[in-house]
Amino acid sequence: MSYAEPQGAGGETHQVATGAHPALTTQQGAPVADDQNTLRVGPRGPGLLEDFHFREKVFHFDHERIPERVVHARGYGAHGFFELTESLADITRADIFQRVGERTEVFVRFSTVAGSKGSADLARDVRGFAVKLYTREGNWDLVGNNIPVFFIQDAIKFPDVIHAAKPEPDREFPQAQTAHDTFWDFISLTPESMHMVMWIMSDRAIPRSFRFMDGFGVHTFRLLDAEDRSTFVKFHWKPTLGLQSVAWNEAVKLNGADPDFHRRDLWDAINTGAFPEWELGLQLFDQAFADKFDFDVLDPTKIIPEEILPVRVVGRLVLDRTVDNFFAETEQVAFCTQNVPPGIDFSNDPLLQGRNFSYLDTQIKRLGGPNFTHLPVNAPRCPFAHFQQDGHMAMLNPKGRVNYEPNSWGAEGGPREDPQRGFRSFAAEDAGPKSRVRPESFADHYSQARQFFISQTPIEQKHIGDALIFELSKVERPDIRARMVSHLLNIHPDLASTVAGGLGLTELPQAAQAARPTRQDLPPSEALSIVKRGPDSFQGRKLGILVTEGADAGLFEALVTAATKGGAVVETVTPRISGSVLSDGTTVPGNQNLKGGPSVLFDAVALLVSDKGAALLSEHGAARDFVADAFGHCKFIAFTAAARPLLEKAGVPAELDEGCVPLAQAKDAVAFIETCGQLRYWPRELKADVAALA
Ligand code: HDE
Repeated sequence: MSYAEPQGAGGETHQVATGAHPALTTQQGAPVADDQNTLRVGPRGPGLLEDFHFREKVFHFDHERIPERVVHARGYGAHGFFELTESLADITRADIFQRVGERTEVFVRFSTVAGSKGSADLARDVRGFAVKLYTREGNWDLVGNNIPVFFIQDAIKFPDVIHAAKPEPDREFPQAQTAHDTFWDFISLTPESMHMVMWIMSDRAIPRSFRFMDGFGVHTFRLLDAEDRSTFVKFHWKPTLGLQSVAWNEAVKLNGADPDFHRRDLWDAINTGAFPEWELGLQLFDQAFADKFDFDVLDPTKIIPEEILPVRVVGRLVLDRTVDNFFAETEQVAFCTQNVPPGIDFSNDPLLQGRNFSYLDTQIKRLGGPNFTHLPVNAPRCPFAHFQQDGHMAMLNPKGRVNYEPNSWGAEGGPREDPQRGFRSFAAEDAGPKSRVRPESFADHYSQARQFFISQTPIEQKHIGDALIFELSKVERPDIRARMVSHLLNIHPDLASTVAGGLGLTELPQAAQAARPTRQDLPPSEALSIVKRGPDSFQGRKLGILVTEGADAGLFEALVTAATKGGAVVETVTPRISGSVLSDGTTVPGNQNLKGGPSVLFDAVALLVSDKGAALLSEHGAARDFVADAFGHCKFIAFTAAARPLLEKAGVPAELDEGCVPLAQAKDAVAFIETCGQLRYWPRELKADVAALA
C-alpha cells in the first residue's frame, strides 16, 4: 500500500490520502481529516452538534433506501444489446426494426414477483423479464414475464391477486410463497386464473437460471407501418442455451445453500464472457386471423400456439455487461409499459391498458418525483427536447426564455411537433355503451389450461401434480383445497384425481361450474414443454467434482478438459477449501468446501475419490447428502470405482441406473459430459414414483 497507516490512540486504522488515493471529502467537497472518530469534548466527552461530517454521513445513510417495488421487488439487471437479424420495414416504421445488423443498447431486469427485495431467488414464482431498449426514437420498454399468460383479465383485479399472494396482512408470512390460504382462496374463486395456474405449478416457475428461461410480452401489441396500417404482434424471447428448470426439492435446498443463486449465475456468466443470449421472435397476425379463434387475442390468459402461428425470429438480445452499481442502475431503473417508440402501439387488452397507468404512477412513489427520466439508466440515448421542467431533483439546466409552445421565438423557440416522424396511434374505430363488463369472448377458462397440461411430458405432468399437492397441503382450510380440485376436474381428470389423492380427499368434489365447457379437441403443443425444448449439450452448465486426497489426477484432468471443451464450468468441492492433493502430488484448490458446496449448486456431479477418501466421506453427513441429493434430483453422476461405498452409504440403490456413469479412463469423461447434455435422468424419478404408488 502506498499510504501510511498511523494508529489512533484507540488503535483504529487511519488510511491517509497520498498520490494514489484521492482525499475523502464531504458531499460539499471539503476534505475530511478524520473519518474514524466523532467530534467530542475531550476524549470521553459528549458529542458535538457542529460535527457536520458525522451529521451529513449519517443523514445520508438514514435515507439510503427507497421504497421497494410493490411487486417484482427482488430483481437483477444487466446491460447488453439487441441486434436486428431480419428487417421488418414492410410491417413497422419502428426505427429499431429497419436496418439488419444494427445494434441497440438495452438494459434488462429479471425478477420474482411476490417476494420482498431480500427474498431468495428460487421461490416458486413467475419471473419478470423487463427489457429497456434505448432506440434512436425513444425508449421502448417491453416489460414481460417468463410465462406468456397472466392470472387475471382486467387490471382492476391486480391489487387483489397481489394482496392474496403476498404475506398475509396480520402475520406477515409466508414470504415469497404462494403456498398459503389467501392465495389459493382468491385463485379458486377466480376461474380465469386456471391457465396461469398450470404454468406456475409447472417447472417454469423454478428456472435453473435467468439464462435458461423464455420471455414473453404477454399482451397482443400492434406494429404500425409507414401508412399507419396495423399488424398484431406477440413478442417472444427464446434462450439460445435452451430451457431448463430445477427440481422442487432442489429449489427448496438452493434457497438455503445460495439465496442469490440466480443473480450469482448471471453475474458469473457475464463476467466470464459466457454472454447470455436470446432470440427475439414475433407472432404476427391480422384481424381476420384473430377472428378465427373462439377466444379473444385481447385476453391475456390465452396464447396462440406456435404450431398455429410460428414464431418468426428477427433479432437477438445479448447481455454482455454487469452493472457498476446495483442501486444506481438495477434499483433505479424504471420500466413503463407506455414507453413505446413510433411504429409500436397498444391493443385494447384491458390488462395492458391498466398497466399503462400503473407503471408511470408507481415510479413517482419509488423514485420520488417526476424527474426519474434524468437518471442515467432511464434517460434516452437519443436526443430529446421538450418543455417539461422543474420538480424534485431536476438535473437538467434548460437555457433560454421560452418554456412553452406555440411561441414566436423562431430558431430559439425550442422544439416543434413532427407530424411525419412523431408517434401516432392506430386509428381504431372503437364504440359502444359505457359499461363495466367482461366480454363473452373472454369466457373460456379451462381449454388452454388443459392444452398446457396435455402438452407436458410425463415427468412434467408429475411435477405439476406434486406442486399442487405441496401448495394445497399448506392451505389450512379444507374447503379451499376442495374448491381448487373442483377446477382441476375441468382441466384434466387425471390431474384432479392425482391431486385429490395426494390431499387425501375421500371423495371428489363436483366439477366447478364453467362458463364454457372445456374443449377436448385442442392438440398438444410441443413448444409448451421445457423437456422437449431443452438443449442438446451441457454448454453453459456447471459440473461439480467432489475431490478427495489421492484422487486420480488423470481422470481429474480428463473431466476438466471434456467439460471445458463442452462449454461448461467446473467447480471443485473438497473436504477443505485449501484443496486436495491428487495421485500425482499436485494440489487442486477447492472452489467450495464440502459443507458449503452441496450438489444442488451443480447441474451434474462427479465423485473423484480415493479408497481412503471414500471411506472418510462415507462417515460424513455433508458428503452423503451431496450424493443422495444429486441422485434424488435425477442428476447425472460420474463415479470412480472407489466411490462405491460412498454411493451405498448415501442410499443409492446397488443396481445403478443409466444416470450413474462409471469413470475408469479418460474417454469415459468425454462420454459422461456428452450424456450430461440431457441435463437430468428423469426415468429415475418416474420409476421411484411408480414404486411408491404400488
Ligand atoms: Fe407489472 N408492475 N403489473 N406485470 N411488472 C410492476 O412497476 C402492474 C403485469 C412486470 O424490473 C410495477 O416499476 C399492473 C403483467 C415486470 O422494474 C407496477 C398489472 C406483466 C415488472 C406493476 C401488472 C408484468 C413489473 C411495480 C396488471 C407481464 C418489474 C414496480 C394490470 C407482462 C419491472 C414497477 C422491473 C412491475 C403493475 C401485470 C410484468 C406496480 C397494474 C401482465 C417484469 O407498476
